[in-house]
This record gives sequence, C-alpha cells and structure tokens, in this order.
Amino acid sequence: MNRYSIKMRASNKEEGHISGAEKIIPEEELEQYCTRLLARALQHSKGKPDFINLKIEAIKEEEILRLPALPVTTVETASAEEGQAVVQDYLRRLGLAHTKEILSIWQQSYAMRGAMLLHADTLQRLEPDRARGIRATYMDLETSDPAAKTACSGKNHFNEALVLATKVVSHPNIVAELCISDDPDYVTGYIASKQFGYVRITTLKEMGSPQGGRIFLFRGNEQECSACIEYLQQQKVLVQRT
Ligand code: PML
Ligand code: MG
Repeated sequence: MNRYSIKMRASNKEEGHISGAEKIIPEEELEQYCTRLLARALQHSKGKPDFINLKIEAIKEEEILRLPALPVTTVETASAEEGQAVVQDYLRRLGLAHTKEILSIWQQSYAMRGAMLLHADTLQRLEPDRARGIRATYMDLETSDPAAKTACSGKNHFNEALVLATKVVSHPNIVAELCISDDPDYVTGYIASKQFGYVRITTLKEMGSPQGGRIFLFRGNEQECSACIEYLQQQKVLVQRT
C-alpha cells in the first residue's frame, strides 16, 4: 500500500507558532486529510494563521516500523506540586540519581520548539541546536476506527502524545520522557518509560499557565546519541493500539 506523510504547521506574526500536526496515511485518504489538517490550522483558538505549510512525502511500506502502544495508567493528583512529586518518584524508581535537578532543568525546555535531549546521568544537554531542540516526527496511530479519523480535525492531546511517547521511549537509549503541555487549559502531563509505560498525571501544572515542554532522558555514548537523534527525527513509525 502506498502511504504518505502529511505535516501541517501554521503560524502568524503575532503568535509565532499556532498549530502543527502530522499523519501517515494511505494514498486514498490523502485528499480528505489535507482538508482536515487545513481546517485544523484555520480553526485554532490561538488565532488565524498568516502562513500554513502542508508538506506531503511518499513513504515506502518497508520504511515503516510498527510498535505496540505503551500501556497507559493514570495517577490522580490535585496540584502541580503533587504531580511533580509523582514524576520525581518515578524517576527515582527508574534508577536515576539527579531527580531534583532533572525537574528543574525541565523548565528550560519551556522556551524550546522541540524537546530537550538530556543525558540521564551526567545531565549534559545533547541537542545539536538548543533553541530548536529535537523534534520527534514521522509517526501516527494506525487505526481503522472511523471515530479516531474524524478526531483528526481537532487536537487530541492524549492520542498524539501516546504515539509520540511510544516512538520515543521505544529507542534502546531512551530511559524516559517527561511532558507538560504548553496549552494553558491542559494540565495533564506524563512520564513515559519502557519500564512503567505511559503514566498520565492529571495535574502537573497550574491551570492557565502557557508553560510546557518535553525532556527525552538519554543514556549512552556519542555514537548512540547520533543514532538516537536520527531515529527520533527520521524513522517512520506507526503505533498500534490493541
Ligand atoms: C501537548 O500539548 O501536545 C502535550 C499533551 C500531553 C498529553 C497528556 C495526556 O493527556 O495524556
Ligand atoms: Mg500545544
């Protein structure tokens, strides 16, 4: 089956980045998804875009890696403080020593477009471009469920994050991913790892805060780091939910 990757990004002069989304879909669905992503770009609550980019690339079936979605659990928390303590506890359980420092470095990712790639033990930052960060891309949920397809016209934070986290933590050198949304009204975040799966934390920041970002925690040598960045940015992945 011929597949295509479609990526949409929209921006305007006042806000900068407004919205972005991506899909990997069969050729016969290409037209309808272009329309949906365009609608999504035009209807975002952040404002009207003055620039919309739709990038479409053909993908060969043999280039695609299929991964089962991480198992999902939820921890209910009542405050940002409680949520951060849960993250710290999971980092400890993953065998990391510098849990407090990692939480504090996480805040530096809030100003970045992509994610921070941080050495889990030395706390060295590993992104080649620190302002841009690492953008995990070329991934989608493989589904035949029509409801999931319709949902594409609006953002589904959870589905999109589960796909990204599954791709990211499936790499052998990634120990965990931490994420807080930058959407002011979305306070659920997560810590994902091979060991504990995708752990949703219901309150991880204050309501109304536009501060959010991602850290990928890496363990390995320089060569493994280059291979990991290549995987995060180039490997085509379809995530399957059972
Ligand atoms: C984002 O805004 O893209 C991050 C979404 C985090 C989703 C957390 C969840 O609902 O599980
Ligand atoms: Mg956002």
